[in-house]
Amino acid sequence: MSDSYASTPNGEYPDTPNGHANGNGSPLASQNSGSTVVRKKLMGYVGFANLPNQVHRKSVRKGFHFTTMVVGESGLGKSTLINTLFNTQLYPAKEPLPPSAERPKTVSIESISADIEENGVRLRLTVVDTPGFGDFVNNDESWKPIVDNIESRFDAYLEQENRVNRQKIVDNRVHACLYFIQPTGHSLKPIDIEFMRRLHAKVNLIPIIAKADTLTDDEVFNFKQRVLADIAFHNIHIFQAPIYENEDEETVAENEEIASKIPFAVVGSNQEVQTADGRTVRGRSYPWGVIEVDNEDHCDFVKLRQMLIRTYMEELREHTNNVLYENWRSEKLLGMGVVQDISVFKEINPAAKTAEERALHETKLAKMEAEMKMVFQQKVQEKEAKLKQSEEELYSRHRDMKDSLERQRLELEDKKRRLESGRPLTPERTNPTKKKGFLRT
Ligand SMILES: Nc1nc2c(ncn2[C@@H]2O[C@H](COP(=O)(O)OP(=O)(O)OP(=O)(O)O)[C@@H](O)[C@H]2O)c(=O)[nH]1
Ligand SMILES: [Mg+2]
Repeated sequence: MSDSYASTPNGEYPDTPNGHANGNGSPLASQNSGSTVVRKKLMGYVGFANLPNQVHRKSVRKGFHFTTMVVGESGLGKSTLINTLFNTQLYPAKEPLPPSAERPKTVSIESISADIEENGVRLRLTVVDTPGFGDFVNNDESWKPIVDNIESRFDAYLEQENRVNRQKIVDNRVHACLYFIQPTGHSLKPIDIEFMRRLHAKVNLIPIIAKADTLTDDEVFNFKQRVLADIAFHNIHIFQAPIYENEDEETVAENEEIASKIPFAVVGSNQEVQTADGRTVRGRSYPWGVIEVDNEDHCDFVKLRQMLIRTYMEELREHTNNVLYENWRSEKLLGMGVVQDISVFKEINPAAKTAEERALHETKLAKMEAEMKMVFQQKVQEKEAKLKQSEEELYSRHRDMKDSLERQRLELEDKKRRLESGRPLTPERTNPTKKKGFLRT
């Protein structure tokens, strides 16, 4: 559809005679295709071009929070790289150690956070340092404490999400995991494969070749190829730096360069050393010269930092939330017996729903009508019965009255006949005793 929004040279959408903007010249293609997209011509500046600035201001106010974890065999320079990243001595050396003394090892999982500010943008960067593994005779389950730590962070987040008040969710999930690979120059070790397979579904895995200063440039190049081949062979998912086509050329080139450097070959050092040309740099000094940490020709440290913070931080955070955490969460809830009610997601056709509702309503109406009819008939029957009864009563009264009248008529006729025939009207008065007495007086 985008071609139908083609604008005229003056920047407005071309008008059709009926006033709607319609770029393809045919009268309202949207109507022909059945959809009802109403295209309006903007009369002035609305201001939605300002939306990115709103997001920008809000993000800056809220600040950013990013957590990285370092994992790898003991002594590969994990703690040193963290110090290099923060440019501080996070683990201050207490006293200078005698050369014979054992190197200080990381013994427990520790987090180091720092609030960094650049041009008014605040970033809380947390790095989780883990003790190196591989020191034991049996390293079978050395991945477990690390996986447990990642999962407990997911757990903490899920618990916060399930709270009634979700205003202040603290996101301590691991957004990126730097996996340190020993610079053997050969290929991945079985323990590396085991570790990465345990981790890749739970974190954004970023492989790193440690102590790259111990390999020559050619060795680094070949080793990278071998590591990538191994990773592909074992179906390990590492974080793929996405490259978006619609970016400007410079950004695409930068992103491609970052992607080409994976696995990053890094050198860590917090020491400042003097180069042959008199510069003071962070690096490692060797009898044959100086390896500079911040020099892109010497190692990939700068590219790694760029990827983590400058280019893909949001991508890493998003992938952690939308894919890794989401998968873990649904698996966990399913495991707890929470089943999704699929009917909730059933597509509803509004027309069918209306028809269904109408049918329901109609049957209800019909039922009510039938009930009313029944009640009416019942009432009518009762009334009819009452009327019939009173009619019968009237009839019987009428009959009774008629009978009594008839009787009276007969009596009167009888009297009349007697009078006419000269017989006494009242036979009782002819009583001889009474007559006697009357005559006597
Ligand atoms: N050549 C070289 N040595 C390094 C580099 N980074 C660290 N080292 C050295 O390697 C040793 C071990 O470094 P750490 O940072 O303690 O290693 P770690 O991985 O934290 O070790 P654990 O805590 O035991 O797991 C130290 O003597 C560091 O000076 C590097 O890039 N190149
Ligand atoms: Mg350490």
